[in-house]
Amino acid sequence: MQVASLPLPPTQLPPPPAYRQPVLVTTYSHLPDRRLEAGDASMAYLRPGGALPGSDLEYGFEDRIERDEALEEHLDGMCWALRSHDHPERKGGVVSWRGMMTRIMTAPFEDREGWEMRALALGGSVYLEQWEEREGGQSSYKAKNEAQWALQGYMGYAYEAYATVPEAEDGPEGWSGTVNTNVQWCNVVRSAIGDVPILIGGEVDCVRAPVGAPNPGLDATVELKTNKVVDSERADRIFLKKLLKHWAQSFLLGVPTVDVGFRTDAGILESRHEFDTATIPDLAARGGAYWKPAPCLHFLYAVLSMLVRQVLPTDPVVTGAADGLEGGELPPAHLFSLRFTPRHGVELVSLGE
Ligand code: 0WD
Ligand code: CA
Repeated sequence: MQVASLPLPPTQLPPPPAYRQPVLVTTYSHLPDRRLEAGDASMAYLRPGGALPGSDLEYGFEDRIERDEALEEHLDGMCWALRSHDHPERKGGVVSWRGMMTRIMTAPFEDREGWEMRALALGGSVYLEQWEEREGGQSSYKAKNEAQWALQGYMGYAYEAYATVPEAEDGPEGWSGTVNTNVQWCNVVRSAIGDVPILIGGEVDCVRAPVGAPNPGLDATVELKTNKVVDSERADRIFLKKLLKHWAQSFLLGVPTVDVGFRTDAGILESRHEFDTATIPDLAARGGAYWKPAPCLHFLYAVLSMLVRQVLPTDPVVTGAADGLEGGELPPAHLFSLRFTPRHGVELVSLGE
């Protein structure tokens, strides 16, 4: 049963609702064996000057350690980290991964890839997560991940290994050790778009601080990216499109710097460039990009406020369905599906309990 839908916004719009400066709530770390730990054990430090030009991004491919994608973690890590943070701001809003917010925000300019998410209300918040199976089809996430682990995807992780400070020097100069995708440092922030409070968790690549310094806060965080050297008009167009995703992703979490390493087809790092997240939209506009931030912010607000309006009233704690349950027993939650179709918009479908 479809309960609501939203078309994409027109291109001429009034000023968008404000996005509140994100405030760090807590951090947690996935260790090399994927175990969770509160705090900054997996926080990496940006190498002064960044990755060295000439670094071979194919190095270490055979030795990589991959996270077990068969384990479905949902929002578990973030909820675990928030278990002792019962902020009142958390109520009445949306809790999710930053990656989900990025997808919603960039949807007005996404003309190829659709997506589906699941939403439910519990204890005063809407929880939103990725949904991988689409209409009985194969899990697109798994397929994507296998393909991603081709050399191309690996080079992004290798760039992280070169751009951060090694714990022990082995391998080529600047290499900080075997790529292990179990290891993640996650920051949970609170913010709001217009009047909708949000709590988002996201992976942060590294911080700019002296090695061993305690967590310097969001202002010192850096997002690392790799890109092929931009040496043609076509490559330039592709890069301008990618800048939308880079901007949205870092803007949402309050990461002020995006460090892009430019590599050759053969995986050799040629140069790097630091972009200020805040000025990426102007830079992209000057470069002739077709995207603008305003429709993104309008759409994020429209979708999140639709979720709050439609999903929050089904909260079993609010409806009384949670009454009389034993501690630890989960009340029946009402599930919703949020689906995006490129060039059309999103629809919210009630799946029932
Ligand atoms: O459906 C799932 N199982 C998802 C889990 C979907 C999205 C995220 N996650 C988990 C991740 O395991 C991690 O704990 O959420 C956390 C990070 O989320 P995020 O920051 O919201 O993710 P996103 O902004 O989409 O991507 C940030 C980085 C990526 O780096 P680049 O530079 O390519 O954007 O997180 C990594 C990836 O390195 N990443 C993931 N790592 C493992 N499993 C995943 C994933 N599913 N998605 C992104
Ligand atoms: Ca990255």
